[in-house]
Amino acid sequence: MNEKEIKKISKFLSLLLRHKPEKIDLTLDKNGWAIVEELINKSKKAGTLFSKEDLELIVKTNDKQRFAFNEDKTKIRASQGHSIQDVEILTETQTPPPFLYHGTVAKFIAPIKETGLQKMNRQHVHLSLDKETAIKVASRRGKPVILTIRTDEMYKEGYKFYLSENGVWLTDNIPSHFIQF
Ligand code: HQG
Repeated sequence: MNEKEIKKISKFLSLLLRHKPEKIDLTLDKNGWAIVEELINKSKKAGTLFSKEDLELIVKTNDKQRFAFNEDKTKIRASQGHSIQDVEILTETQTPPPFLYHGTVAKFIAPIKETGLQKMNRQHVHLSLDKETAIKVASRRGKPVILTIRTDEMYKEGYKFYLSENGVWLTDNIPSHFIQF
């Protein structure tokens, strides 16, 4: 596999494991796991070929560590970013650091001021530990605007936080009074 093929398969995996498993009739269990063999066979039928070794390489080298195997590598799932509502990846709540960051773009600032940070199509609002990461997230959409979230205050008020296996902080909608614009 060259880099282009790796990226193509990685995007295909994101689509299946986060958003649309039904595209190839794949089943995810309640914790988001797909059976590796089923994934390989059904992808092949749908015209995307890769081996178990290819999958191992993708999991290992993925820039954001988006995917993870179970212990015996018979199952695979996405570590975060799901839009499917009925899978639960994260069960343990975590104490967040005092501040976390969210990268967005100027056109969303007015609606965010009005309605807070919303989950939009995903299961959670995504937050970054450092500004650099938030800048990268925002740059997907344009010129970055970085918001600082007073997560210590939120936590004290009972908001729940989760940390994905690949280091993304996740929470529910964030009212705008916790956001420093
Ligand atoms: C914005 C990528 C209007 C929000 C990244 C964002 C991340 C609002 C967009 C992960 C709003 C949602 C997630 C409101 C929020 N009104 N716009 N009230 N509240 N927004 O993609 O955080 O490469 O669902 O600012 O690196 O950009 O896929 O969230 O711009 O970790 O692994 O609505 O996706 O990771 O966009 O990115 P997204 P995100 P992967």
